[in-house]
Formats: sequence, structure tokens, C-alpha cells
Amino acid sequence: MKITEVKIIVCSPGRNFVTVKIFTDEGLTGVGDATLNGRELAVASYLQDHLAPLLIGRDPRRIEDIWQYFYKGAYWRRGPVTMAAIAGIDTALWDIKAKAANMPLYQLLGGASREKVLCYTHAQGRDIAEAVEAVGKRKEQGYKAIRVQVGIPGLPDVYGTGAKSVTNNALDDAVPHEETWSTSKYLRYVPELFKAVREAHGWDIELLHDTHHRLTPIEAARLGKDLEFARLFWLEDAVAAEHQEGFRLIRKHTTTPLAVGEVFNTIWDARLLMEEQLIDYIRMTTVHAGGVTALRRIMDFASVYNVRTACHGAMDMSPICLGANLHLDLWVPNFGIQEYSGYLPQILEVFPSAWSLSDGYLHPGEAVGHGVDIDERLAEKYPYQRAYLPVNRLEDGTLWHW
Ligand code: GCO
Ligand code: MG
Repeated sequence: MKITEVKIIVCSPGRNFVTVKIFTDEGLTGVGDATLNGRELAVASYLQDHLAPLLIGRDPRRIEDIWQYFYKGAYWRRGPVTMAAIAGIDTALWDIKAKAANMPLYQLLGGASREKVLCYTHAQGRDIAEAVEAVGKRKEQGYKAIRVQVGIPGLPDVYGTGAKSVTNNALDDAVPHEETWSTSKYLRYVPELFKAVREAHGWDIELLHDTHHRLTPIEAARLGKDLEFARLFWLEDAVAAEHQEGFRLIRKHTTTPLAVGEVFNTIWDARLLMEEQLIDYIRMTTVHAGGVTALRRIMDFASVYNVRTACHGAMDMSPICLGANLHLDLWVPNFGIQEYSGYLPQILEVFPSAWSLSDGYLHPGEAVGHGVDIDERLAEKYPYQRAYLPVNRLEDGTLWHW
């Protein structure tokens, strides 16, 4: 089998996605997600100008060799642009291999370890009352695990709670939207949120919270301690992701479980965290971790240290990424949970998907390959629009972690 053509498709059905489609001389095709929110065209160019020409004529079944060729062969390793580009190709190649084997991808990985994939979704409010109500709605929809975010009094716009919290970018802004931050206001308010959520909704629901990299280790330790009463499923991205050693300090002070990794792109970003068992969940996902080949390796490494998987699954990764994650989730022995924030209806029209959601659980479906495709004609109707993630400033104007 030989690769005959590689298409890079950039479309924007409500938000931007980069998709790799690989064609073969035997008529089989595969697709992979290569989206990097806010920097989409850098990945598209990396693929179009540097990687795609090298794929023509290669045997698509040699996935490992192609992965190594692009990872080691560039000399310049790692980084979100490189790894998203490699991921797009790698995911498409696994799609082709599973189709050639006439199997859903999870069968090729080793078969199902469970019947269904537990997911968590998002609930948010501008204040505590709204957030409590939003959790109730999510419970009614059948979700068993819910990430709860709340606006902070005195701060006009806070991560995960404002108008832009659904699509996580600013298609309507020419420059990044600016939010405001105060750690002391936040630390005072969040324990009140979880007190109210537990009072209203009881204990038979898993609760999660995302700090989005904004705290120092000692502040995160304080928050972890203050939230112990609420028995969170996890506290996410407590400190800036570069700061792996910072987790040592947090770990000394709190039994609140910790999750991190959505901005990591290779196993090296998480090595110390896993080896020292400083985290409980690793949040890496196929598109930003270098594809199925790399994420499977990371998941196996995590299993050695009792770290469980928790693939990042916000809407800014396409349904192809979610589909690929779900095959890994169904197989992986050390599975933890899968994030699922849902998709705008027009996104699901552009990406017809075999995966499904029922009563708080996802399943990748039984279609051959990873089960997600792109409708190229429909995608053309949604041309790329420049968009950025927000930025975050302290009340005095200092640029902070978003
Ligand atoms: C999450 C994430 C997202 C990111 C987004 C960036 O936990 O789902 O933190 O909300 O901010 O994916 O593009
Ligand atoms: Mg997050």
C-alpha cells in the first residue's frame, strides 16, 4: 500500500480545526486532527510545506517508522506545533491501519477493557447560584462527573465562566479578549462554591475544578487543603505547566487528587510528575501529544506509577481527536476519565462521528478505523477565521497565566 495524496483541511464551523486526510493507492483514506487553538495556521503550514511532501509514496502501514522519521528526523524535537502536526498524520495512519484490518481501532490496540467510557462535562455560572443550577441541569442530563467553574465577585470575566467559555476562543475579536485575575479573591470564593454544590446536590456525583495554571505551588497547596472537605475528583492545572517540581510542594500539603497535562506535548513534559507520583491523572490527548502512537506509550508509562488517564476533550479539539481518544480510553487498563464538553451542531455535521454519548458515558462505536470522518464539501462552507485564546491580567495590568 502506498500514500498517494495528503490534504490539509482548515475549516471553521464555529471554531477553527485543522484536519489531515491521507489517501492511498488501495482506496483507503484516513483522517487525523491537528488543531492547535489560536495557532492553527502554523500547524497547517508545518504539515503542508514540510511533512506532506515526504509522505507521498510511503507505506502507510509503517506507522512507527513514520512517527520516528518526523520526530527524530526534524532534528528540532518537541513543541506544540511539531507534535500536533505529527499527531494529525499519526491518527490518520491508525485510521487507515484499522480500516485495512476491518476493525474498530480499539480492537487493534488490544480490545476493550470496559463496556463504556466515563466522561465529565462542564457546568459554570457567573455566581454560585448560577453554577449550582448548572450542575443540576448536567445531573439531569445523566452526567456522573462535572467540572464546576464560577465567576469571582469583583472580577469582570474569569476563565470558564464568561460568554467565551463555550468555544474557548474569540472568532469575533481581531485581538485576544482580556480577562482579569486576583488570586486572593479566587482563593476566598472557590471553597464557598463547592460547599454550596455539595449542599444542593449531595455526594453521589463526582466534582472537578480547573485552576488553569494560575496559582503558585503554596497557593495551590492552600486551595487543595481548603477543598478537601468536598472530596473533589481532581484539582486541575494547579500551577503553570512548566513547573513540574512545584507539584512536590503541593503534594506535601493536600490529599486532593491532582491532574495536569493538557498543554504537554511529549512524555518528557510529564516524566518527573509520573515517576515521583506527584499527580493522579495525566491530561494529555492524541492531538497535542503526537498521536495514538505517542499517547499509548505515555499511558503505559503512567500505568507503572498508578497515574490514570484523563484525555483533554474541550471543543477546541475536533471530533476526530475525541474519537481517537475514545478508542484508547476503551482499551487502556489505567483509565481514569474522559473530558467531554460537547460540540456545536454544525461541528458534528462537518465531522460525522461513530462515537456516542449515553447516560454520562461515551463509546467510540463499532465502525472500522477510529470512526470519525470529515465532510470536505461542507467544510469548504466554513472558511478559516483568525481567532485567539483570551489573555489574562492582574488588576494592576500585569500579564498573568490565562
Ligand atoms: C480544559 C481546558 C480548556 C482549555 C482549552 C484551550 O480543561 O478543557 O482547560 O478549557 O482552556 O482547551 O484551548
Ligand atoms: Mg483544563
